[in-house]
Amino acid sequence: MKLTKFVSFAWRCLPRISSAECRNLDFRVHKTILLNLLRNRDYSYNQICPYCKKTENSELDEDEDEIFKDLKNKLRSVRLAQDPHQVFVIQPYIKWGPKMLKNTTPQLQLEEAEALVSTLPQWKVVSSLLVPLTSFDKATLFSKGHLENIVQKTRSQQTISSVFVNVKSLQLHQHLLLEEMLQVPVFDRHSIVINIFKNHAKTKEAKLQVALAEIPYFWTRIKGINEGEVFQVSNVGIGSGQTFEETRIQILRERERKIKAEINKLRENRQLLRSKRKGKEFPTVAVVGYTNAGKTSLIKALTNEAALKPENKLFATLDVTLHAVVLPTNVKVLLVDTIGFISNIPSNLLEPFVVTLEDALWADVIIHVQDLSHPDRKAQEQTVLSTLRTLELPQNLLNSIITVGNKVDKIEEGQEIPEDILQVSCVDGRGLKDLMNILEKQVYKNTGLKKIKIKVPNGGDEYRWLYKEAAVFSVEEDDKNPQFLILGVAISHAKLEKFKYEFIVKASKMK
Ligand SMILES: Nc1nc2c(ncn2[C@@H]2O[C@H](COP(=O)(O)OP(=O)(O)OP(=O)(O)O)[C@@H](O)[C@H]2O)c(=O)[nH]1
Ligand SMILES: [Mg+2]
Repeated sequence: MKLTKFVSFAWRCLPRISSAECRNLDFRVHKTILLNLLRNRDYSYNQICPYCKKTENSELDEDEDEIFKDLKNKLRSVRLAQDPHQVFVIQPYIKWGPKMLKNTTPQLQLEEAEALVSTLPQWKVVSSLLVPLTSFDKATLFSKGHLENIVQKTRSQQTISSVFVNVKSLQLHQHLLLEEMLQVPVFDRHSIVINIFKNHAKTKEAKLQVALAEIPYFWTRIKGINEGEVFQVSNVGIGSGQTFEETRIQILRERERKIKAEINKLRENRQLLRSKRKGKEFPTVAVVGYTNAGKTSLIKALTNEAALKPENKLFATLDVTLHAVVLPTNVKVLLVDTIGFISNIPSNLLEPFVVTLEDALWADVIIHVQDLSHPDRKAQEQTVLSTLRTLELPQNLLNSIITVGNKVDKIEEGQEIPEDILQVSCVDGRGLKDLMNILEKQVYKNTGLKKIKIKVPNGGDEYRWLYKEAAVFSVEEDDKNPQFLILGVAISHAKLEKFKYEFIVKASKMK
C-alpha cells in the first residue's frame, strides 16, 4: 500500500484522534505514530493528523527578541544560558531555626544541585561549596567573609565560567549584585530548571509550557531594572509615555496571554482524547514520582516498549505519554508517563506542567514510583505527596495510590523499607509480577470492572461482541452442549447492561 494511502487508511481506522489534534510534525513522524497507533501500543497527547499542513511558525518567537533583548544585556545568566558552562555549585543552608531544611541535608541538596547541572548538555561541575547562612534575605545573600571567599575562588579559578547558587530563586538585587561581584553568570534553581526544560522540550505543548514557565522569572527581573527610564513606544504601537518597565510588563502580559491561549487549545484536544479514552473504556493508570525515580523505566519494563528511553537525567520526561499494557486477565490499561516532581522550586514554574499533569492524573489508579536507593527518598516522597495534594483529584484516587519502591537491586543490605512499599527492580524484574496483580486488583476496584462467566454460542455474535468490547480472560467448552462456550469476561456494569440489551432485550422483542 502506498504511504499516503496507508496513512489515510490508518486515519480512518482511528476515530479516537481527530484532525483538531494536529500539530506540526513531519510526515515520517506521522507515519511512526500511526503505525504505533495501529498496533495499539502507544500514543501520546500530541497526535498528528496526516491531513494537516505544517503549522506556521508561532508569533511568539518573533516577540522574543523585542522583550528579552534588554534583559539579556542586564543579566549575564539570561544572556549566556545557552552556552556550555563549567559550574561552581554553591549550596547555601540555614544552620538554625524554622527555615532549616527538613527531611534532608545540605550535602544531599548539593548533590541534587550537581545532578541538575550535569543534566544540561556540555555543562560540568568543576567546584562545589556548602555555605551556612543566617537568612535568605540578606542583600548579598552571603555574609561578608563567605562572600569574599566565593569571589576569590571564582576569580582565581579560571575554569569556572558560571556559578549556580542552589536557592529557589534569587532576589533581583541579590542576583545583580552577585553577577557584578563575581563577573560570571549566576544561576539559581529556577533558571537552571528552565534551562533543563528548554533542552528537553520536544513537542509543541512542552515548548509552550516552558515559554510560560519562563515568564514569572522575567516578571521578577523586569521590576527594578531601568527604573525611571522613559521610553517612547509609539513605534511599537502600545501608546506613548509609558516607562520602559510598563511597556515590557505589557508585552510580557500579551505573551503570557497568547501562550495560555495556545496551551488551552491543546488542552481542549487532550480532554477530547480523554473522553474518547473513557468511551473506549480503557482504564488509565498514572505513573508519578520524583524525577529520576524510574517512572519511564517501570512503564518500559511492564510494556516491553523498545521505543521508551529511560535516562539518568533529571526531567528526562516532559511530555505526558500513554502506553498500553495488558493485565493478567486480559484487561488492557493505559499507563500514563508523566513529568517528574522536584522540591524547592517556585510553584509558578511547575504550574503549566501541573495543569497537564492534572489532566493525566484524572486516572483510575495512581502508581507512585520511588527510588529506594536514593538517600533522600523520604524527602522526595513528601514533595510528591504534597504536590499531589495541591491538585484537584478525587479523594478515593488519592487514597488508593500504589506505592512502588524501585531500584531495589541497588539498595544496601539491611536498609529498612516501609512495609507498605512494594519493592521492585526494573533492571532484574523483581516484584513486577506482584505489581501487575496488585494493579489489576486496584483497577477492578476503582473502575467497577467485574469478572463474570457468560455462556455464548460458539462463533456467534455474542462471542464476537464480547471479544471486541470487553476483556476475555478464559474460554472453556460447555460440557453439556459443545455448541456453546463459557467465556470468563472482565466487564463494566455499563457494558454488561449494553450486552444484555443487545442480546437479550432485543432478541426477545424480535420473537
Ligand atoms: N539500578 C537500577 N536503575 C534503574 C532502575 N529503574 C530505573 N533505573 C535507572 O534510573 C534512571 C532514571 O530512570 P527513568 O526511568 O528515566 O526515570 P524517570 O522517573 O522517568 O525520570 P524523569 O523522566 O527524568 O522524571 C535511568 O538511568 C534508569 O536506567 C532499577 O530498577 N534499578
Ligand atoms: Mg521519565
